[in-house]
Amino acid sequence: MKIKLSKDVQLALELGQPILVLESTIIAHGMPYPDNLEFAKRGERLCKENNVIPATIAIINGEIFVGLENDQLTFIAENDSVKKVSRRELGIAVSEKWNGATTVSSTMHIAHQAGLPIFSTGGIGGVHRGVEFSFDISQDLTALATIPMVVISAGAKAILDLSKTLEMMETLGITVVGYHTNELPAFYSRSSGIFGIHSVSSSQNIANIYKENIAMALSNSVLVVNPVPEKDEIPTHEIKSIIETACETALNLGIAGKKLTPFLLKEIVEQTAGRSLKTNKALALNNIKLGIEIAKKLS
Ligand code: PSU
Ligand code: MN
Repeated sequence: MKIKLSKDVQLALELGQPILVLESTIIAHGMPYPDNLEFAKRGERLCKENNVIPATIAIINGEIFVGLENDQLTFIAENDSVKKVSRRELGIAVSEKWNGATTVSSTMHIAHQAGLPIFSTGGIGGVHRGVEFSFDISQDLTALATIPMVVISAGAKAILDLSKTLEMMETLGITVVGYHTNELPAFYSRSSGIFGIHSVSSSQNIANIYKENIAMALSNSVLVVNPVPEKDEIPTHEIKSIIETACETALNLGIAGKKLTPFLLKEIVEQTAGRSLKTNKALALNNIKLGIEIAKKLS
């Protein structure tokens, strides 16, 4: 597999310095411009200030980049023609010379091939509401089941059916640990009312669990669910009806498949007058902070 490493990532790999993987669909399809670029730059800066090398992954003109230069990051954030590329589309994106933003599933595949074990995102994909009709279950889950990494999230996105998503993660054998909580966080909100996940209290614990999984030749990831900081959360009772309305709108407009998640996120940003965007940025940066700590323990 042909991968273009940035100078910084190449050097960090040679020196065994900590590297944190970041995805680009959250930039290209999860947030509007220019907030997306501001977020992407802040995330990278946060890593560098803490002596961790950020490795944002994206596809530019059919080439797979691990670690983006500033102009490449700007291109991904600004350009409306950048496609959303999941794991199953990687071969298509490369052979057809796409410009593509990578989702959790494709980012994980590329990162693992590059020998990078730790990745921070916002919220993972999962089992959609109304799955009994749509059969819509994100490839993120199958990637988490088959690629051994540490993935930091604020839970699964609240637009999903969270209890079905958690059940599916059990079925697929994904290790789920809550950072200082035994409750599954709900992306925009800290609580979901769904309990029973294993709580961990330090980045060292998370690194240890990952290492034990690897020593046992388990192929699944350790998914860390890290609640959004209290000051940034939108409580469930405030966001619930907005999410339900957005899901109904998508159903009425016939929006499905890979377009669904970006549509719902955008709709919720509009209906909350930008509040959900602020929360999304805050939770993703919070996941980068934790990812930085774990990356140092793993390097
Ligand atoms: N986290 C966010 N915003 C996003 C995503 C994650 O805060 O936009 C992206 C990730 O790339 C994830 C994708 O893989 O949403 C899920 O898309 P789908 O539901 O179509 O699998
Ligand atoms: Mn889907």
